[in-house]
Amino acid sequence: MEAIDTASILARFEVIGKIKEVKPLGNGLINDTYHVITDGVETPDYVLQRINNAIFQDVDLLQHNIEVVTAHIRSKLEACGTDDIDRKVLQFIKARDGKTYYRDDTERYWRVMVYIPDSFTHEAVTPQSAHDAGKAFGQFEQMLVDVPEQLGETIPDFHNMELRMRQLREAVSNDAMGRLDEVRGIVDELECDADEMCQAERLYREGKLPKRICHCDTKVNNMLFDRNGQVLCVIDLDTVMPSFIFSDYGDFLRTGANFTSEDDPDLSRVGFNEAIFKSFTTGYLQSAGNFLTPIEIEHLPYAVALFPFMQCVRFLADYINGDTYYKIKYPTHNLDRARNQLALYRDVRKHDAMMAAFIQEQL
Ligand code: GN1
Ligand code: MG
Repeated sequence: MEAIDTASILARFEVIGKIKEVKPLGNGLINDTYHVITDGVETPDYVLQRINNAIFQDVDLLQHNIEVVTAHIRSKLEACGTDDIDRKVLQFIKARDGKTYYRDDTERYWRVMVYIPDSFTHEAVTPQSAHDAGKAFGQFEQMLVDVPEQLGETIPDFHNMELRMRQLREAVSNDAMGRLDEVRGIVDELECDADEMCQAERLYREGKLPKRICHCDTKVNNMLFDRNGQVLCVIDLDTVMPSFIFSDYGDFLRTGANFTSEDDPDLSRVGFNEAIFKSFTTGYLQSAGNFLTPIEIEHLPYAVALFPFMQCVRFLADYINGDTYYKIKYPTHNLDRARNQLALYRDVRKHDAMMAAFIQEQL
């Protein structure tokens, strides 16, 4: 990481206290994150983040979404008399010009939030953490069902399956790297199910499926826990935007309920973990069950299939294009990822009936 003058950046924000140390925090792949330690027990520590504006091109819209969402959650927590609110919702610090971000001379974007002390993230998905995650992400959506204004999409059409298919077809027709022959079989298999997987966009156009404010990056490490393992809050709000609730439900299970990682080249290890599916679903329906419409609930098994399918399409398109989007560690990394996600997709489809029955039992 290049040397940055964190003191002069922090001076642009209304932070209080004397800064003792600034050190890297977490292992995020998109933004650069630092823990700002202040002197004394009275002043809070902070989190300083450089926003990746290559991916999030409209930082003003991004921060506006986050401000609206955190203010709304805070008012909900206040209304129910929740204790310790500052640990249950992120709090952003204003820059001297009143905005919650600062653009430096080199067009880098920065933001500062209050560090929540004694908080932890977990990387491992267990039935217990999957249950907690389902409940927490469902609650997050639930608190945001009545957000007072229309929010924008921080990455336009992020989870639009029709768009992802168009991008794959474009990659196929360009075949920029001459890789098409190698992947023809996968493309054909994806094309067979493409129409079915694009049903969310059709339901939306027919007015049958709503978009709601979703998190859109539902991983277990995007939640903070306290010392006793209780969920404090949901973090990493950059992708919070209007989407189908399938985004939050399906994408968690894509990573959390795969027996192995998304880039494991040994396909014999790939498979759908029913126990994680069940615990996550139980937690999610506990908090989201009361606002979801019958159409949304009926399509939850579809959402579980949709996300490995979509991710396979995205990895494959990137492989055909010559690896321009995802970072790769070796030449066929994206191809291995695509094959892995396709294997997961196939296995999920074998569980369609089980999933539908399990969801009905929970209602
Ligand atoms: C990217 O950076 P990370 O790993 O949180 C991608 C997700 C994909 C994921 C696949 C902005 O997320 O949509 O599901 O890779 N995020 C963006 O590993 O494209
Ligand atoms: Mg992330």
